Amino acid sequence: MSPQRQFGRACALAAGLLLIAAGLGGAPAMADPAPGSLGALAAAKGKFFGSATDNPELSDAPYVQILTTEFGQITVGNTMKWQYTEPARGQFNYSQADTIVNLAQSNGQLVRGHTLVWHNQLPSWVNSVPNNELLGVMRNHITHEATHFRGKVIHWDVVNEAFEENGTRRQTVFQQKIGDSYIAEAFRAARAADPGAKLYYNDYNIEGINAKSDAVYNMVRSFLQQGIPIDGVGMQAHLILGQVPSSLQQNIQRFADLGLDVAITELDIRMNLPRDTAKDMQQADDYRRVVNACLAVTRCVGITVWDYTDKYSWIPSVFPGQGAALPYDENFNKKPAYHAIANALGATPDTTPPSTPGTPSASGITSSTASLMWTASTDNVGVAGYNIYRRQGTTDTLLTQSNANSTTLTGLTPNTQYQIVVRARDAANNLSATSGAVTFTTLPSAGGSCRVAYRASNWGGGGGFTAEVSITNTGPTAINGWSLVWTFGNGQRVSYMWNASYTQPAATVTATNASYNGSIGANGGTQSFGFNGTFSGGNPNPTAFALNGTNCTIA
Ligand code: G2I
Repeated sequence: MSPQRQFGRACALAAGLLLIAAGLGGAPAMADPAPGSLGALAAAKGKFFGSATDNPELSDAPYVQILTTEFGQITVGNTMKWQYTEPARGQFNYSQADTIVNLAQSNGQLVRGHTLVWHNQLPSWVNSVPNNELLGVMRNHITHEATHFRGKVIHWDVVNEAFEENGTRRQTVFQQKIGDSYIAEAFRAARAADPGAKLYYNDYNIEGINAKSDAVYNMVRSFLQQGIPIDGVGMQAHLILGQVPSSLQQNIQRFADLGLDVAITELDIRMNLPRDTAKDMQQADDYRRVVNACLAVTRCVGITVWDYTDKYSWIPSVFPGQGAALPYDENFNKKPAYHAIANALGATPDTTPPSTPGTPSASGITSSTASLMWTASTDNVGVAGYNIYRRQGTTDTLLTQSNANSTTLTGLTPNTQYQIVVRARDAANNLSATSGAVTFTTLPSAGGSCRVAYRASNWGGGGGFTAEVSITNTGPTAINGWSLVWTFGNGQRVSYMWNASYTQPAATVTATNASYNGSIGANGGTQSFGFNGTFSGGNPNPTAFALNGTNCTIA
């Protein structure tokens, strides 16, 4: 029995005994257990939860720390592929894959073998093997590799991605030179070399019921009828935000009903960048659906994410402009998707908010900026960051967010009184109570050496608007590189900007010149940019603009 399964059994047993001790219907008298890792939570449900990894990442210590403690299973993301393991005919090399397998074993993690036969990452010599030799070459490769790892991998992805979207066979070198039978031959060779490993057919876009998954279904059913050794189907699940197939659970179930195991083998859920809160929430819901579909089918044995952090995802290099597909961000912070997975796996949701942060102190006040610091909050799990609000009467408006217990406010209006309060938040988005308020007044405008014309026009039908902004350098010195900062007063959001790039963490927008319009000549030089935005209710113009930290007059 795997360590994960032992852990799961032990927990279930302990909970059962406590239930008995507490009497019928009583809640177990267990102290709040520390939130378990995804691997441990899944193990308690009789499943694994794992991650793919790759050799270059293993020199990243914080990465390895999470990889080896959070996950019950590892998939070797690249270095078990043919390109690495038999780069020249008859010359085998497992050193990189061994490194990962050894790491996993020393941490009690299961290993999925990926993959023995695939048309991709195939060394070019294989394409030149004569037709009548390729079956022998394929069998030899499988036999050699599966023998090397015998007893060390729980599953083999024996054949990967052999079908087209319309359900026909992909015309790979194996298909063309060996014919339809190559897949069955591959499974026979794998069984002979490692009778203990479960043998999987693995593919993408087979998560829902469609022509491709039908073709895989028909193939594996005929394998079972013919006694060709196969144990499972791997659904890769490289999914798109908001597009978890509605037939996922039903599809898993139909393979299970054939007597096969199913694994979700390469899960990630990509979005158009940049991330925002709404997309993060959708992604969390998508991950929850996938986990719940697997939990609902006994023979769905586990889930593997295709690496766990956005730092090492394959998505941005293959789908430009997309990414943020994994449950940890590129700085190893847990995203809402992580918590959705953990909760679906039975974790006790964190409902405890952080403690109230200290009253901020303000320093370095200029006409448009102020630095704030406050005493940090504490949290039972961890403080994820702080929200910084401007208080006006009974309304607190979010100005910006900060990961640390300090921030610098920019884009403030000169000669204006501000009351600022902060609240801490944790990764489960619990908000602390509100700190005390600090009050300060910005300095009068330095006179300014810039002028801004801001012209917004709302679209018919409401909700959208287009703004044209022009900046005039009224000072005697040319400007090389500029950022213009303003704060929207009514929740407006920029959705698209031209002739400048922007960030908008909350109400405050920073627009930065494009490569070609960073220079603004002295004494009246001008540059402009524009953007589309959204609003609800009214769309009042911003009342202050700061260019490179200095307030501008408004034309
Ligand atoms: O493409 C995503 C996955 C789809 N299913 C099968 C998986 O095996 C596949 O994994 C990816 C790896 O995550 C990538 O890391 O397979 C890609 C190749 O098809 C891998 O990309 C390759 C790059 O193309 C190479 O340039 C690079 O040298 O990774 C190599 C190692 O980093």
